[in-house]
Amino acid sequence: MQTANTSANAATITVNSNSPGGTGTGDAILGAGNVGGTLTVNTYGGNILWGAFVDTLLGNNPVNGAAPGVLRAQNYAFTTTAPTGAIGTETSPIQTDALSNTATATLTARDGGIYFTDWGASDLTVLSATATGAGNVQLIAANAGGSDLKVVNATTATGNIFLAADDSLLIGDGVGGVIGGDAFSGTITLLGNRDGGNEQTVTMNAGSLVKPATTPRPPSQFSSPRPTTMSPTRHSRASCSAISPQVLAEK
Ligand SMILES: [Ca+2]
Ligand SMILES: [Ca+2]
Ligand SMILES: [Ca+2]
Repeated sequence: MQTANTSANAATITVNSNSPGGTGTGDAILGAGNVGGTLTVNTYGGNILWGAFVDTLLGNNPVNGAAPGVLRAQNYAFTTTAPTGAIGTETSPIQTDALSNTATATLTARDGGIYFTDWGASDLTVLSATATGAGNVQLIAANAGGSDLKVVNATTATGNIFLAADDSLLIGDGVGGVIGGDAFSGTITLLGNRDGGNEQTVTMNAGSLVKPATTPRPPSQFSSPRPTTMSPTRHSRASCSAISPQVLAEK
């Protein structure tokens, strides 16, 4: 798949239908390509999967390897509404390489979760990644020079959220953004600077909130019941008790 079209309608893949009687369950199987604008994939009753085997233990390793093939685009808008719908899988995440530092992804799946790995130096902003049930949300900026990841909103229900960047990991867009949330009960892992060089960090932008679970908070830690009024520092501190120990070590 290749098009130099840079519009919001540059490429659209639709599988199945949500029209009355549209009960198809076919999957969209993605592979390498280059879309100058927005790539929209909607599979309704099916999954959105990566078509090639991904061996993360050998060459195709987000931490220090390289992807043999990537799906390039300026923006990604992927949606499945199947009850078990997935975007990528744990063993075969979607493999992208966003075209520019203004690239965005909007990812909506169901209980199958979201597994999305972006390669290359351009920084991807995930505007939202939403799963349901036990579906996990795994977003990774993989091995490259200056490979940052910004995640504005990411949530699921009982699944876990794993956000990792080879270099800088940024949370929120400076106005808002929530990782986890009120209805979320899984764990959150945030990892920055996985390549171990140049001291990039995990940064919570102004207005962002990392809310890992529904555990009661001691009233003394909060001057206001509204999370949006808390400082980023308090957000981080409040979140630490439920974030995995690995996160604390990274910070
Ligand atoms: Ca990238
Ligand atoms: Ca790097
Ligand atoms: Ca680094």
